[in-house]
Amino acid sequence: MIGKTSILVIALMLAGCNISVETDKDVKIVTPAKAKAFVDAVEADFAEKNEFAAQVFWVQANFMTVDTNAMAAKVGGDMTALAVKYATQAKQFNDLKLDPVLRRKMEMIKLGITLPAPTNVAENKELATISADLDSMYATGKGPEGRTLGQLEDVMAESRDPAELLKAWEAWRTISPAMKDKYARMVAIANKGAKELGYSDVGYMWRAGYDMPADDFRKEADRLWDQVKPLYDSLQCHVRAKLNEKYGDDIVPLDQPIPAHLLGNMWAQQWGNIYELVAPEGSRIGYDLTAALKEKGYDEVKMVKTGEQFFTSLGLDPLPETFWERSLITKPRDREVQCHASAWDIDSKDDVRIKMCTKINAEDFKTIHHELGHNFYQRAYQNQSTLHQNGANDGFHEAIGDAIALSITPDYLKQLGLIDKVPGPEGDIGLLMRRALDKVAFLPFGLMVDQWRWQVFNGELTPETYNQGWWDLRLKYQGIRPPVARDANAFDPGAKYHIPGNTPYMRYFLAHILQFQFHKAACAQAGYDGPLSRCTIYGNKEVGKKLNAMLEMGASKPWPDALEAFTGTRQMDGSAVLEYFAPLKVWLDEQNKDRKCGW
Ligand code: X8Z
Ligand code: ZN
Repeated sequence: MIGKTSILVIALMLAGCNISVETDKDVKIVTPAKAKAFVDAVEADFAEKNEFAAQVFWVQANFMTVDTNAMAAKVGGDMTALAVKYATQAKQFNDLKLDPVLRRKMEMIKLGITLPAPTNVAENKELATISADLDSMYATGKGPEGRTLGQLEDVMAESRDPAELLKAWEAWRTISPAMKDKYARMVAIANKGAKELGYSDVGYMWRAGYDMPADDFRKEADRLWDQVKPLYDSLQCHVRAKLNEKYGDDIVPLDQPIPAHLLGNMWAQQWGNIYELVAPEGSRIGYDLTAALKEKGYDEVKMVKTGEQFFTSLGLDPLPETFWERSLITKPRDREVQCHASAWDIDSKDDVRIKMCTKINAEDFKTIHHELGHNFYQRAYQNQSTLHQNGANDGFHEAIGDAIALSITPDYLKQLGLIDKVPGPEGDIGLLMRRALDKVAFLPFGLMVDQWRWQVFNGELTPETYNQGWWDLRLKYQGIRPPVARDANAFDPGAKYHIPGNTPYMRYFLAHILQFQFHKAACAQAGYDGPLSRCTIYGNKEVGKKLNAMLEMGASKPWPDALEAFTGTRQMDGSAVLEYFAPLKVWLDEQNKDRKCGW
């Protein structure tokens, strides 16, 4: 599955093997032919085992109980053990000259385990149990008075009362102190697993999955951030000033980072919900998508159908009937589920599904497109060999649906009948602001989450400094601070899904760069030459064909090849983000000219 733990994406692919494959000891002479036979056997075995594991994880995520948790831990542990066994066996071919495709598959087998376990059976079991426990602690966590994450998120989005916001912000963070010891133990065991495989730590393995040396990837992330940082800094400065106007000097002093509870989102990661507080005077969008969805009587299923319809307008096949029968689209009233949205591929063919506790609002309308992007990608690469049934890199997988959602423009909404009037050019700055609050604000958050985890895995941070280290990075990259002093036992990273869920996060940072590259290329292919924020590729089958050609490649080629196939360039590049928001940057800098920016 995508969007939940990546154990499915990779470890499932590296799943169990009953086929006898020669072990280090048995093999005296390794040959390319033996290497090929080994990889074929591994792939055949993955293909067979993945489905059952996916079914178990699906059931756990949809009916969270002590029993389904135990089942998930059992399957997860077995899968990891087998993946580790294969990774160890793959090492015997390390010094052999192989054709590039086979060599790359060997690397995928060795590096692709999100949380490697040591071969020691007890430690494997402990790791799998901790993983399942953390996942369930997040899914079933409640604030005081039994308030759910969904309820608390509504407060964060809608309330403008700082005391109420602070209460909701603190409430959700009561779920995570109990995770801290388990998390630390998990880190220790998984690092031991990484070392057994010959890697310094788990973070190294995460950085090594990008068709370049792990150290180069670190630099690549820094390079992309340096490109877009000036845009973020301008936005942060303006938003702080507007929040200061709204909440006053005591709550938002102008010479301090922004307190994290005022940005419309539980994690201050996307700020679109406070649009009306920072909207440019005289350049209003003139509509509110959340209100429009409600007024026009959209229900959750109709929102998903509308999302599907965008993809089919590009010429992609409709989702199969089973998608509608098996997906979870609304939050069940009577049982615990993992509400964090995810997209699943159960049988590596057509049994694709989403799982979402959808709310009728603009944010979830976009998230639907995000999740469907995963499903359409999964279906497009189903004819690739098993190890190649994946995104070109994980950032691509996260970027496809978002790139499509960039085509949700006023023009498109009018075609849907959701709005009556398309704002004229005077609405451009407003539209760009609305997008920037989600997309530009996200960039430093997308980057800092794994900066934190890399430091946790390499030992720079210890359980005593986990929380301080988290806030140090929030400050450094986002210019955000905790609204109240944090307790010694606080574990604020644990209140963000992907930390207990162990989903690597750099993928989302990359996706927020890549989606603008995809959008720009798609609009160029469509022959569009107006402002990028007004471009929609809705209904364009030519573009759809080219998009599908990239999706069909899956992970069969190094990602620069896939990028080139669609965009003509081989580099991830923040300049498409800058181009998209260029008019807003000029406007922001004008607004900020007498302000003291920075923190
Ligand atoms: O987790 C997700 C998706 C599932 S892959 C809903 N996202 C990140 C998040 O919510 O933190 C999408 C944007 C970033
Ligand atoms: Zn996703």
